[in-house]
Order: sequence, then structure tokens, then C-alpha cells
Amino acid sequence: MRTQVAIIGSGPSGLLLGQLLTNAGIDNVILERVTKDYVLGRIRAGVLEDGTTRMLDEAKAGERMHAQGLPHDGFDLTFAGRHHRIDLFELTGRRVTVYGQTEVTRDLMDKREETGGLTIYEAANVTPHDFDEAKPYVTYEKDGATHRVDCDFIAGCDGFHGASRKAVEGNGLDVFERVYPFGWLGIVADVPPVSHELIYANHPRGFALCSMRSNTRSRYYVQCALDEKVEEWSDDRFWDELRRRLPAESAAAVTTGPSIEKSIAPLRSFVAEPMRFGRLFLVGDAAHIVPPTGAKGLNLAASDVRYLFDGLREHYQERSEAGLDAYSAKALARVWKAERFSWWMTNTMHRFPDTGAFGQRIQEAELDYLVHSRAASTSLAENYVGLPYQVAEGKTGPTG
Ligand code: RFL
Ligand code: PHB
Repeated sequence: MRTQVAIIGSGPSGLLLGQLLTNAGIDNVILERVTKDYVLGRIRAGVLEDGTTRMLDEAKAGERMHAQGLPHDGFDLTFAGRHHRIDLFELTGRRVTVYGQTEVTRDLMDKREETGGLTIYEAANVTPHDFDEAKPYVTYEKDGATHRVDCDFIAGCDGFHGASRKAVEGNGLDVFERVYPFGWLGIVADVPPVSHELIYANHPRGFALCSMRSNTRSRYYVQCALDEKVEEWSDDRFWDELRRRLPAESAAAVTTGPSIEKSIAPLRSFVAEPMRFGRLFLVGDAAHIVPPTGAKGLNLAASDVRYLFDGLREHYQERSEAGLDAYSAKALARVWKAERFSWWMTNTMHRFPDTGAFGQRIQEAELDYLVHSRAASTSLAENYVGLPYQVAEGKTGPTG
């Protein structure tokens, strides 16, 4: 089989890139290790920057998001028993949209099907070859046979555990990493959210987050130790712990109910540099991971796709290599700022083994400064709604 762009992975980055390419008349094939249902069963991100929502519009997959997504103009920070609202819209003129990654994935899959894009699911041992040369190709195994896809470019959109980054290890790949000494225990429950906006809670017992997927479905998280087991967390224990970490009036307003999902995710910061190896490009979680505290992972995947798609379009339509040559540096400049923000928010909101009473007071003082200084609140808000994309002169980027 031959295509122009072979995409490894059908998560949000692979699907979004594939759809933009298809809409621009650039042929592409997606190779995915697991089944469609497995991909759709993952519950992950919930907060979309406006740059990400514009990318979904550009992919012509934004209709349901506009109808069902929840626009949020602000969020609450709680610490020392009090609430403080960060008014994103007033501080930045921008807002975020709460719309689950599962729905984003479903919308992009539907659009791909409608526009005739090919996705090969259950492709085992996907391996990129010869990306340092003019004629790269990808091999995979399916139904007992080995298959080959010849292409011009390979987009490694296969997440943190994928094959693309592994293929370039030892090829001048530099890795920067911080593993945090805790995880997030998350649940989904079909109960109305405790508040119509998100609540990020700093508490001496540990961080908690109240989020949602809709007005009837809540998504809650509590910081937990890395060695804890989901089985040790009954729903009752979870609800009790969540309420203990919230100010009294919010705790009293939590509606409890049976969880429909419960899992523990470890927290990590990770960046692999560069993001281009000849004709192979690393995109999204394949190149970088942020702890979820700043809600940046999916949004960074979207900004990588912005830069890579522009580069590929320029290559095919304008015979210019400038965009592809700039991809790694442009993407990494935005990635590192989001890494910094996510690391900072994680440090400020969580209890670390050495936080102690002194560290707790320092966190509370920092948060108190933050919510009472317009400059500091604006810095937080600007990062949360998403830093601007770097677009070429004269072209309109997703942030204006
Ligand atoms: P994905 O979503 O991991 O998709 C990669 C795809 O590649 C496939 N794959 C392979 N295919 C072929 N061959 C192989 N060898 C392969 N290996 C893997 C996988 O099956 C999969 O389908 O990466 P992508 O597309 O780069 O998207 C990144 C996002 O999924 C991720 O950054 C976010 O989910 C992170 N994240 C959040 N991001 C936000 O922007 N806002 C949030 O509010 C937010 N909350 C979260 C999160 C992630 C979480 N977890 C569980 C990690 C909350 C949580 C709890
Ligand atoms: C979520 O709704 O899953 C969510 C929201 C905000 C975050 C992380 C996760 O910072």
C-alpha cells in the first residue's frame, strides 16, 4: 500500500492530523494497535483550550462540541478553607470548553468514516523504517501476515508507550523527565457536578479536583499514594476523602452516587527532543507528557498537529520545506511553556512527602498572593486558557 502520510496511532493527535490532511486532499493512513472500542473506552482529558476547539472546527468535527460542550469562563481555587474564583474571561477575554476526550475522539472517528479515511485497527508490531532516507515505510502485522505502507512522511502519534519514539532512541534523542511521588485517583459518576465550574483544591490531606463531563456527569479526582490500589477505594471512601479536601460549603453540596469508572494515573513530566528525525515526526504524548494539573496534554497534542499540518500542507501545496524544518523548534517552544505551567501548578497544589507544615503555609501564601494580585492571576489565566500558537506572518492562527 502507498500513502502520502502514514500516521501511527488513532488518539486525538493522529485523528486530528488525519482529518486536516484528508480535508486538504493529502492522502493518509492511520495504523492503530488496539480496537476502535478500546480507544473509545479511554476516559482522559476534559478541558479544551480555544485553540483546540478551533482546530476541531477546522477539521469540520466541531459541531457536537459546540452543541454539547460546556463553555467555562472561570474556575475556583480553594485553600485554607476558602474559595477564590479565577475569572478567565475577565482576565484574558478567552474561555475554555469542557468536553471529554472520549467525545473528541468519537467526533473525529465519525468524520474520518464519513470522509472515507482509512484506519487499520489491531495493527501489531507497527515499525517505522528508513525515515532518514527519501523513501520511508512502515510495517505492521495483522491476521498473521506482515504488511508494508510506503509513504513520504511518518507521523508518530502513538502516545507515551508507542513505537515511534522507541525507533529513534539512541539516534540523538534527549529525554527530560520528572516523576512525581503520587498519582490521581479518578472517578466518573452520573451525578450533577458540585459546582458549575471546576474546583482545584489545595488541602493538607492532598490535592482534589472537581470536574465534569456534562450537567449530569461528574469527574472527580483525589491525590493518592503511588502504591494504592483501586480495589482499596470503595465509592464511600472516595466520597468521604473528596469531601474532606473541600471547603465546608462545597463538601456539603457534593451529590454522591455509584462510580461508573475508577482508576489511578501516575503523574509525570517528560519531554523528548528533537521532535523530528528525518521524515519521522513525533506528535503529542509520543514526545511529551505533562501532569494533568494544568489540563494541557490534549491541548499540546493539538498545537503539535497545528504546526505539523501547516508544514505538510506547505510541502505539498507550496513546495516549501520551511514549515517542516521549523516543526520541532516551534512545537518544543510551546511544549516547554506548558511543561513549566503544569509543573508549577502541580507543585503548588499537591502535598509532597517533604511538604510538611512549613511547605503547606508556603503554598497557601503563594495561592493567596496569586488570587489577590491581578498580575499573578492574569499569568495563571493566560496559561490556563492556552498560550498563543506561533503562526507565520500574514496567516491567521487559532488564537487570532
Ligand atoms: P494517545 O491518546 O495516547 O493516543 C495514542 C494512540 O496510539 C496508539 N498506539 C499505537 N498504535 C500503533 N502502534 C503502536 N505501537 C502504538 N502504541 C500506542 C494507542 O492505542 C492510542 O490510540 O496520545 P495523543 O493522541 O498524543 O493524545 C494525548 C492525550 O491523550 C493526552 O495528552 C491527554 O489525555 C492528557 N490529559 C489531559 N489533557 C488535557 O489537555 N486536558 C485534560 O484535562 C487532561 N486530563 C489527561 C487528563 C490524561 C489523563 N490520563 C489518564 C493519562 C486526565 C487523565 C487522568
Ligand atoms: C478532567 O475533567 O478530566 C480534568 C479537568 C481538568 C484537569 C485535569 C482533568 O486539570
